[in-house]
Amino acid sequence: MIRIAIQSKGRLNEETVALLDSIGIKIDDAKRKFLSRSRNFPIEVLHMRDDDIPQLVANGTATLGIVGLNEVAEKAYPLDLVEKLGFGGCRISLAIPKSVDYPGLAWFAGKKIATSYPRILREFLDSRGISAEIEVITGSVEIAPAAGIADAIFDIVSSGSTLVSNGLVEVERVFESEAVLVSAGNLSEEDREVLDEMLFRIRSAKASKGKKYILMNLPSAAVPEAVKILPSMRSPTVMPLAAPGWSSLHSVVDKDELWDKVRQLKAIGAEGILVLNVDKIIL
Ligand code: PRT
Ligand code: ZN
Repeated sequence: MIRIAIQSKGRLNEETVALLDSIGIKIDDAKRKFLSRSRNFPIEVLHMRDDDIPQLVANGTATLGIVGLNEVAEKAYPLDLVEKLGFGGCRISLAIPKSVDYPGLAWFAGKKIATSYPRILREFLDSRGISAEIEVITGSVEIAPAAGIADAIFDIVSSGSTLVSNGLVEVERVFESEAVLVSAGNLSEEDREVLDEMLFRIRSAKASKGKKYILMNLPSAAVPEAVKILPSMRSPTVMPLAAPGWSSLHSVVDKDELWDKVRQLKAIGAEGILVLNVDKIIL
């Protein structure tokens, strides 16, 4: 049976459990048990610290893992990146005290940089021909410059507010990360089939992200114009209304474009516009 390692608690846990739930994999006691069995899908869930997940997948303790790409890259086990999951987005950046007038990457030559990601940092510095000292710290990296431990830091940034409150500025974005599904490859045929079913469901759930279902009534004469405004997966659905000369039109739009489309549709006479959430788009 497939065993999937997920973060037991922390930033990725909630969205990982929500993703599994959205693809119909229910887990009991998500946070309490070390190993839990899904009630309705042939899968076991192993709840671990994120740092340990790449190794557990690499050594076969787990068949799959859901973990930040940053941990996968730093640990550097030979893993297959099966799917990017679209949450847990962040970056690993170089940041320096805001009092420094930053002249460019050359500033880091000969400096001491504190980080929990020495491998990714070393690769980056080597690729740019910069020789700097790396000080490995596992927690609270952002206090290192003020504490006199290092000149700069290389750490995860998401909103950037942690940097600001520690008097630091982000000067180089080095590595983009998000939660990913990984495997060690060589799955049994049975596990491969289960993984394919999971992937099909994950992609359907991902495809619905940021999408809205829109329906409205409009004069039938305006339908060709509305079809141009609303390109759909194939083409919008158009149905006649009981009232002569009126049609109902249904389509799926990107959330970001919604208000612009609504404005254009109102301008050609659309009425009674309804906007609904899309749960899944089966691809
Ligand atoms: O206990 P365990 O070892 O499992 O968890 P952890 O404490 O090591 O990791 P956790 O839960 O903090 O993060 C898990 C994963 O979430 C990371 O490996 C990243 O892939 C991802 N992620 C996404 C983040 C962030 N966003 C993030 N903002 N991980 C950490 N942070 C930190 C950042 O370093 C900063 O100190 O959160 C702080 C706030 O960030 P700002 O920029 O929003 O202020
Ligand atoms: Zn961790």
